[in-house]
Parts: sequence; structure tokens; C-alpha cells
Amino acid sequence: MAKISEADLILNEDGSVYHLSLLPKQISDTIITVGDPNRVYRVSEHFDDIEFEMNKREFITHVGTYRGKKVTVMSTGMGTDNVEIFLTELDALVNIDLKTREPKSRKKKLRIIRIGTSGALQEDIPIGSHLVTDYAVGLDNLMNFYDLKQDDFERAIGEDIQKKTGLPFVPYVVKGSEILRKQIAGDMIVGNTVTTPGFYGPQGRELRLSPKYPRLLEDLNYYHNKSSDFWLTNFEMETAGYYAMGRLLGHEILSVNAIIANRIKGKFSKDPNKVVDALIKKVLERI
Ligand code: R1P
Repeated sequence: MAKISEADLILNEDGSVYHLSLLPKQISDTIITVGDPNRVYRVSEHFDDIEFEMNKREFITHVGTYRGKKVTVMSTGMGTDNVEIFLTELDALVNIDLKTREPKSRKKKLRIIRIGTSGALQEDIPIGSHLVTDYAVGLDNLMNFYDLKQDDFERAIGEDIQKKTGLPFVPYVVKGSEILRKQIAGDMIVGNTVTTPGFYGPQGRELRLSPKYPRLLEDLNYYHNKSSDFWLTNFEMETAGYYAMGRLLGHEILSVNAIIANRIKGKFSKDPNKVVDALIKKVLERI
């Protein structure tokens, strides 16, 4: 197999991967991810100990143990563009021999759980609830650059959503890890998450700019695929990127969300940190 060039797989002087600044020996097979770098500290404060820390750009890493089990928590910042860098470099740490610059013949599967914040798209999903994403719907353009395999159902939902919203592209639709869902979902609401390439216009928010698709929020709220009883439940900015890259690279990935806003009611949580902290504890107890 051809060596991956030093411009494609960029390594720092110490041999660590370019943006994450990590070496293969530093991470664990179970990884909790968050968007906000400050949230890394809110997760690792529950660890028995922290044995390693790295800070680079928005990618903050703490590695430690939780009830004796080795766990890594990392932040990605906002958006699927960061998620692509994050997951590609994380995968390189375990599935590419960084010395020979060749992919390993035996591939390792990581277990990755994203703990995010999100706004509900249905009136009956309460602020303060926890939601696990079954299917993610990507309105971002990341999958224009990869050959994501989707099943007939996923493709049909994407085409149906395009018809309903009039968006000029077909959203990609991708399911998360069933294995992790069985282990972690418990009492959480099971939903289908819309991932957007922005927080304002792409999520139907209007401050000073008039949105090009003024009915977007309403269309997504009312979208219902009758034959499968498929509704869209919440908005955020990363999950579809995680699920798609997870499928492409062969890792188990699950996204769970602290619902801190209800977009249909126009309400925001009085105490978002409390909702997030409760979700962090739940995930840690179940991993
Ligand atoms: C927007 O405020 C950010 O919050 C949500 C969105 O996906 C976006 O990244 O998730 P995080 O709280 O994980 O960053």
C-alpha cells in the first residue's frame, strides 16, 4: 500500500496528529465528545483521576478513569467541518501506522458518544429533557465530498424532506449506533435530529437578515413520513457529521442531546447547565 504523504497526514514534531496534537498511546477506546471546550471540565470533574491533558485550538482532551474504566473526553467546537477533522484524526490514531504512514490491516472500532445541546422542533419535547438521536438529517454539505452509503429508507427520507422544504439539495440521512443506543438511551426520548451548517438562518432564526427559506422551521416541524411515522425532533450542528463519518470510518457513534430550547414555543432554558450536567452523569453511569 502506498505511503500517505506528509502533506496529507500532517504530523507535529513529536509525531502527534496535526490538529488534535495526540499520540496513539494517549487515548482510550471509549470517547465522550462535547462541542463546548468548557464542557470537557464538567465531564472530567467526575473522573477518579485525570492522567493526561492536551489543549489545541477548540480540541481539548482529558484522559482519565471513571469508576476504574479508562475514558477520554474531548471537545470539537461547533459544526460538522470540525467533526470531520476530529474524527479523521482520531481514526488515524488507531487505524493508521503513523511511523510507516500506512493504514493498518486490522481496523479498530472506537466507541464515541457525543453529549450536545439542542433545540426541540416539536412542541411536546420539553426543555430539560434528554434526547438520543436515532437518525440524523444533514443540511450541511460535508457528504458532498465523501461517498456515503445510505439505505433506501435513508435516501427516501432525504428526498422527502427536500420536497417538503424546497431546499436546493437532498439532505443526507444516516442512522446512529444501535449497540450504543441499547446501552445508553435508557429513559431518553428517541428522536431524529436535523444538523445544520449554522445557528441562525439555517435553523430559521431571524435577527436582522431575512431568511431565504422563511418556512423552514415550520416545514421541519410539520414534516411527517406517514408510512414509517418519522418526525424530526431537534436542531443542532454536529450529529449528522458524526453519524456519517462514523459509518464511513467504521466506528460506533451515538449522539445524545440536552434539550435547552423549544423552537416551536420560542422558549430557552432558565438553567441550561443543569440539563447538561444531568445528561453527563447519565452517560457516565452507562458507558
Ligand atoms: C450552538 O450553540 C452549539 O450548541 C450545540 C450546537 O450543535 C452548536 O455546536 O451543540 P454543543 O453544545 O455541543 O456545541
